[in-house]
Amino acid sequence: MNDVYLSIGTNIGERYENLQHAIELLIGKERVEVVRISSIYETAAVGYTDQADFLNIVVYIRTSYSSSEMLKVCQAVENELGRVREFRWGPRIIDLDILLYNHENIETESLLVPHPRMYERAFVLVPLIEITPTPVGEQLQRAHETLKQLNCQEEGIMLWKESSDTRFMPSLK
Ligand code: A4P
Ligand code: MG
Repeated sequence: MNDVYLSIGTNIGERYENLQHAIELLIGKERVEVVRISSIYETAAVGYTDQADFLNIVVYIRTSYSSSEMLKVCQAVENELGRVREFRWGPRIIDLDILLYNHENIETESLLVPHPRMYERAFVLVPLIEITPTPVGEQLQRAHETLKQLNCQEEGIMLWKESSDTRFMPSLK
């Protein structure tokens, strides 16, 4: 079994329903076990800033999929939600990125893991740290250290819905 952290973001349409839908689709995959879901954070757009605020979460899954298979699963979920790619970093119904895959460093044409921009992004680090209170391994430890240096208010990160509010997500297996 492989330990995988996914970052999920949305800033078009019914953002909350988009997150729920993506989680339901992941739960429906036979070879994926959704173990933990972070709280939902509302976050100011990074990169191309002239667009609506995002809702962001991080999800911890265990899966027997290889990393390249998992990328295809993420893309299938994006397609099922009707994602249209207009331009890089532009608005999106849903975006699923692989942050970490075990403790591996992966560099292929289609996949870079750890996600190359994860350590610069409070919208990734805040939910990631929330669900990994005891960081195991160099990558999670670096995430914890980096977050200490960021100011979440300046970065435009706000808690939108706590994960302890069990109504907000489908129940886990
Ligand atoms: N790819 C390479 N590595 C990975 C990985 N670890 N996980 C490739 C997923 N995909 C990976 O992605 C483009 C290509 O990246 C894929 O074909 C895949 O083979 P995409 O999803 O089609 O396009 P994108 O999301 O626009 O590009 P990218 O580079 O993933 O964007 P980012 O850097 O993830 O930025 N602001 C806030 N507040 N919240 C957000 O969620 N997201 C972005 C997207 C920008 N600003 C944001 C947010
Ligand atoms: Mg992406």
